[in-house]
Amino acid sequence: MQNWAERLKDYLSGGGAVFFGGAGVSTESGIPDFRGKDGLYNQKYKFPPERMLSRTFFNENTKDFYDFYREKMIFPDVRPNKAHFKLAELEKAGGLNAVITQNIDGLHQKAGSVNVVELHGSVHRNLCMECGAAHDIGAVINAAGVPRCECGGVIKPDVVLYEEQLDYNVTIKAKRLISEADVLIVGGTSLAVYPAAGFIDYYTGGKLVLINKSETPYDGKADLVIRESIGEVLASVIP
Ligand code: CNA
Repeated sequence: MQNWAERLKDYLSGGGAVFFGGAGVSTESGIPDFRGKDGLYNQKYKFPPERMLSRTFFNENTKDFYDFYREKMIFPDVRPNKAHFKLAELEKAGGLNAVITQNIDGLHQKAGSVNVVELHGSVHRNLCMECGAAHDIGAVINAAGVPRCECGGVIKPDVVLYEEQLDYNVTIKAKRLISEADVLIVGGTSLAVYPAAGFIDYYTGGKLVLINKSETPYDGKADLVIRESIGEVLASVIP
């Protein structure tokens, strides 16, 4: 067995772990990430994705926003992959306190994880901007153009767009979980999007594990860096 696998197994054997992840966790389910090799930032669009997913763009070009969002951010038929399932199993076995994710795809819950903190919201929750009524993802998928509520109001995904603030209570919870973790596993994230990436600074323990296919700005601070597929890594260390 590889040296990193032995060390990671050893870290996990004591319990008290928290997982902090990003888009790379879902690439093995078929959802492209932003900054990975085949990510959206390496494809050509009229505007860069951070502009098309900004609040200004949503307000001023709502139809174009939804054309992009429906095509590139919503994948209704995807299934969780090994990474999601193994994390759910670890939580069930008592070894994982929580999953904190920057993803908006809901795949951790689909795999069975219970304590999931969604820093950037979820495509599965959508709210009318006029009356506040909740709508499921079908209201967005099935709308021709801009999805509208029965009251006539525009429906907005409960997703944190660029220029928007993270939910205060969600950030407090994430920071507390990270500061109390014995082991922090960070995976499938470029750690380029703030403030979320900075949350891992709240970890003060000596078991910071980074599992990412490409280099991240935090590699130098980690106790263990694994440059492999996250699904393969978790499947090899979680029984
Ligand atoms: P990112 O910046 O696209 O980084 C993803 C990282 O994961 C890259 O460094 C890749 O090298 C790495 N990676 C890709 N596949 C794997 C794999 N199988 N195993 C290991 N590493 C892998 O994404 P971040 O999450 O860091 O950026 C935060 C943004 C992306 C958040 O706001 C998300 O909402 C947003 N996003 C979410 C989804 C989703 O919900 N599935 C998809 C695309 C983007």
